[in-house]
Parts: sequence; C-alpha cells; structure tokens
Amino acid sequence: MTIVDRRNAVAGTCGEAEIIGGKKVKAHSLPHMALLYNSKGDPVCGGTLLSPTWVLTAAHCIQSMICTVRLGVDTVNNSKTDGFVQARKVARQYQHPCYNADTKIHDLWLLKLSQAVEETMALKYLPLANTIPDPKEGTICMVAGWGVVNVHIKAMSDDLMSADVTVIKRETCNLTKYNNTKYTITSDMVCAGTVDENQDVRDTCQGDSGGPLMCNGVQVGITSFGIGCANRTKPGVFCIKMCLKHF
Ligand code: 4AZ
Repeated sequence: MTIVDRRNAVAGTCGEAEIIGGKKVKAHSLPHMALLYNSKGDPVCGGTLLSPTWVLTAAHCIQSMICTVRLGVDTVNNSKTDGFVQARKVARQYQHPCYNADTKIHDLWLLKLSQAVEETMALKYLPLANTIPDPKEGTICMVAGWGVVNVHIKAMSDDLMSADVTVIKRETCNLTKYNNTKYTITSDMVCAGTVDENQDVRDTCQGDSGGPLMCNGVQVGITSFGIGCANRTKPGVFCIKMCLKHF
C-alpha cells in the first residue's frame, strides 16, 4: 500500500514524493486476508479467503508460480512462527477462462488449498455476496495488502497496511489524463484513488494485487493494475466482476 504525503512531496528535493507509510492494520483485524508466496518463498500477491479451501486472487499473479498461501498473517517476518498463521500448499489453480493479459479483463484466479484451514479469531472466511454492487463515484472504499510502500525501494511491506480510496467514474478514468489509453476501463473494472487535492495520495502498488477492495464492508473487487503507483491522476484499477458464476 503506497501512501504518499503530499506535503512532503512538495517540500522534498527533485520533486520526488517521499512515502511516509500508511496505516498499519491492527493485528488480525482483516482475518480474511491471504498472503501468496512464490516458489522461492517470497511473498508476491494478496488474496481473500472465501471458504475453508478457496482463495480468490488476481490472474496476473500467475506470473509468479504460487506455491504456498498463508492465512492469519500479521507481519511477513513473523509469519513462520506466529501461532495464528495457517499455511497451505496450493493444490489446484483455476484462472478465469476469459482473462486477457493484454486488456487485463477478468483478472481473477481461484486457488484451491491442499487442506482446509480452520476459522479462529485471526482467520475468517469471507464468501462473496450473491450480488456484488458496482460502487458509485465518490464511494470511499478500503484497500489492503503487503505491497510496496515506497516506490523507490520497491520491497514488499512487512506489515499489512490499509488505506481508503475513492471511486472514480469510468468516463473520467478513461480520459487520457487518468489512463494512458493503453487500457480501457470496462464495466468489469473500477478505478479508485485520491480525489481530494488536500489529502495525501493513497494507492495500491505492486504486491497488493489480488487483495480486496472493500466498500461499506462488502468485497466488491480485487486489486488488479495501474499505471505506476501513487500518481494522483493514475488511479488504481480493480477487477469487479467477481461472481463465481463467471468462472
Ligand atoms: C501491480 O504491479 C500493481 N497503483 C498493482 C496496483 C497498481 C499498480 C501496480 C495501482 O501489481
């Protein structure tokens, strides 16, 4: 999660934005968050635990071979010793059949865990709602993840971070100023970022992919892509067609 202090950016040298960190999530207060690891054991993507054996993430996370999923994680460094953490191997993977890496449409991927995880105070399932709302312009939503907190360092965060982002109209997001015309924001996607000029920039970044976009307590999307990170006019893009009937 990148959160840039705009005041620092103005005062900083060379016009570089300095990331001063976001809001650390209270330990285990987002108990449905999944952390996905590649074959080298490095954390690479986020996800949501839908049920005892299913994790929803982004199809483009397939760029790394996802081998292990950890649930109930607070900090990455403690995730191997933390008694709240339940780790599972990935038994099967189902990429959305209509995922297109060029257009980024249907950036959804389901992982079936090798063995069920158990619900505890630190680990909960978050099934998708039957009807997932298309969040309206101006809705304040929450994003969360262990992704990059400093665009210059580009390392994953040890802490699980969260930030509030505001939904931006598709028409606006499709303007050249907001997108670089490389991608079309379709009805299957939604943009969200920082619209208030006086607020610090909040954004998702590399490593946050697959994590949830929560609006009014309902998961409406997952972190998918963006043109870089922490740029006010290049908001994050989320995949929102998440009904499992689409798989
Ligand atoms: C990524 O690389 C990524 N600022 C995720 C979100 C955003 C950019 C990149 C949005 O996974």
